[in-house]
Amino acid sequence: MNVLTSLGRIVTSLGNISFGTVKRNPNNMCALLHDVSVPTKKATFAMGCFWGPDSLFGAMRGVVRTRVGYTGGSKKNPTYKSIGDHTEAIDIDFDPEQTSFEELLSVFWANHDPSSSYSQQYTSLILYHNAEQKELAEKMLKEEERKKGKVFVTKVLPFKEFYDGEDYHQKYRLQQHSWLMEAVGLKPGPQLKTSHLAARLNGHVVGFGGVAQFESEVERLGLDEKTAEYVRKLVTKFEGRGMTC
Ligand code: MHO
Repeated sequence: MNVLTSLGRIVTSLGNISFGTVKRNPNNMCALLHDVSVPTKKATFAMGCFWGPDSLFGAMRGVVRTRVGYTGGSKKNPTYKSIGDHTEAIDIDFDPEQTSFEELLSVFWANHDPSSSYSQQYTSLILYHNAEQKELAEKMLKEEERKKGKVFVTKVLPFKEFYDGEDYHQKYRLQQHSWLMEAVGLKPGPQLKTSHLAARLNGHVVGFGGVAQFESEVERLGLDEKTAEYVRKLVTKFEGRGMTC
């Protein structure tokens, strides 16, 4: 599906979108796209330090919102400092009309090394939400192992409890840009887990998604010229740099 067409669907079909908390951008009076309410599906992965995948998936076509947290273990109410037997993970809401679980899985495999062994905190997991996801994950795991000629540490587990990470871990890369946070009306807090704009910017500030994709959605996101220019410089600088924690 053409990226522009699929993104256009969100803005043009008013029936599919709700602006729960519309914030007007004082410079161009465009609505900043924090709230998008299209029907979504879930995908949950662990693939190392969760700051990286938060940015990686946040800028991916079809991803509506993300949150980072701890999952896979049995300790109640884990925290970053007391994570117990849990693993850092990313929980994704995606629009199945724009992307698929399979496509997300391909991005998962391509952006970490599942053949290395890690501590429990940073290990590789796919937390499936239904039988279809389980089947697909197990099938792709075998295929990827065969392609690479290596055994992977990745475990395919049922999604159970997901404990949200602390506020300062949500959209971590975006939070390093206090000017940008303020320009789009974001503060550290729960909105970072629900805002579509926060997910996109958290990816763009480290160059995920790339210049072409940024330009294709800059208007839809409601950024004014000054803010767009600030992000554009970062996208241009970091495009292609790949995963960093
Ligand atoms: N080496 C990183 C790990 C962060 S993470 C969210 C740091 O402490 O800076 O696991």
